[in-house]
Amino acid sequence: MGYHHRTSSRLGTLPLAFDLPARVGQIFMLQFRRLRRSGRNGRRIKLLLKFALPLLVLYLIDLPIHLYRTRVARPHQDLDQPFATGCLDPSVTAAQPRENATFVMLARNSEIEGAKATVANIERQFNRWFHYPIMFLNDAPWSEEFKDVLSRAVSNGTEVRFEVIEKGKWGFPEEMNEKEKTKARLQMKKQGERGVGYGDMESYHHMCRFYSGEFYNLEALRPYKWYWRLEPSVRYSCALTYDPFAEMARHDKVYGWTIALWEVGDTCPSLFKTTDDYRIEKGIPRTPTWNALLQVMWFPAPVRWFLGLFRVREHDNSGNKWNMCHYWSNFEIANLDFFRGREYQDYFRYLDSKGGFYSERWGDAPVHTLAVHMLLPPEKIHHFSDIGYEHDTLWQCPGNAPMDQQLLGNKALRDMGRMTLPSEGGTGCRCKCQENKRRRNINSQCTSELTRPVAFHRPSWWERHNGVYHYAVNNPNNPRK
Ligand SMILES: Nc1nc2c(ncn2[C@@H]2O[C@H](COP(=O)(O)OP(=O)(O)O)[C@@H](O)[C@H]2O)c(=O)[nH]1
Ligand SMILES: [Mg+2]
Repeated sequence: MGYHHRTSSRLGTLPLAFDLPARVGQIFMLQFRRLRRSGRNGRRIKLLLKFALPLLVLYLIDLPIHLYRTRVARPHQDLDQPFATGCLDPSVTAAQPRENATFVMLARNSEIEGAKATVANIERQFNRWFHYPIMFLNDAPWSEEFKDVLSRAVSNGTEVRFEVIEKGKWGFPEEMNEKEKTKARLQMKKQGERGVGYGDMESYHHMCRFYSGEFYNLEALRPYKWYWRLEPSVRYSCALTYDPFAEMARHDKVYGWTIALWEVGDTCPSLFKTTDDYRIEKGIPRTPTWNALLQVMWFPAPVRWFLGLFRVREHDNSGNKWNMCHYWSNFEIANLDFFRGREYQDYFRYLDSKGGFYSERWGDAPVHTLAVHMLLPPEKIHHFSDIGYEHDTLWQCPGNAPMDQQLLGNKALRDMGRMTLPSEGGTGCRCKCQENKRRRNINSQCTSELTRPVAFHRPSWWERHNGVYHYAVNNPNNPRK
């Protein structure tokens, strides 16, 4: 009875969705009749013509220009593809020349078990063939137990290094005085009270700042050109039978990623605007890669200027919003020269000077993403869509390539164990996906958003509506989704 009571009107009993437009129409007609009866309609229509129409015309001129300036031009062909499909013979690929590269894992002494699990997993899936060195980083001295256990977790022939982060590279910036540090601690406490994830954990803020900039200046990394970032308790769910560093170099790539997802806005409300300020100050042009970060606003220009001028959170100077998409940096394969180079370091110092690593909780993931999209052309960014990767509850698990590409009799791959059944269009090598995990990058909108600059094949509006993304990783059960 209550339902009928709420949704009925003088127009009859209609569901709410039909009722509302009918009511608005009714009110509009009533007002229009009143206006005609009052005899003042002539004056009002003149006023309307004088002000509203020119504004409408201006808006209709401004809008296409605005949309043109913020468009993500479609390339003539797909500019980024998986480096391989299915399995290659590791005894052949590992015999090729190597790159100057290392694994890096920041960890605490207390994370022995998680670190051991990651190392055992990456050794099994990749490094027992390629033997790239593994470097552990810590802000505190390593315990003998950690060193002992982790040295034994690697396969024969893999070098392990235990490094302590040198002075000045971890913690508050050196130029910060005690008063500023007290203020920063108060701001972090407030973030905790507001429920910002890790907001009141000072060490987490230090970690984000470290990975955002100082990491790249470590003495221990100086000899290397490439790094692959690892974390305790992550899992690689496919075999990787080629050398990703060599392929990155061969294809002239700079930044490689697996999972793209939405950032939680409360952690970094002013990061996008600050980055856009920097971009404008340095005269860095808008590019398709930069525009791929935008959720374009259709408001009239004055409203957009207002949003930019008053630093409305997550908006840039022209009033567009950041779509919040970023690469999850706990997996990264990237070129160190880019990140320790002048352009990136200059951007990091600019961010550092604004204090947002502490007054907010700027993460290294969005910082890397914004920098990569501001400074690099699209073809330098690589989506490792063929790598199976799990971190906490989020994961990417590619569909397996057809059986004849799985090299079932291969000696080096013989002990890989069970695998998920191949799927149409699959790229993975011997992937074993866990069905109980939440899926990301499968139907992922962020993957689709951030890969627009390299994607010739893009999902139509209708496909997106139905959750079909061409540039998504294949789900083992449903290749199109
Ligand atoms: N040495 C050290 N490592 C840290 C500290 N805080 C975080 N880490 C490392 O930084 C990485 C990210 O931290 P984690 O707690 O996994 O953050 P999440 O993945 O964002 O939930 C992991 O490799 C941690 O081991 C710290 O205070 N000291
Ligand atoms: Mg983690």
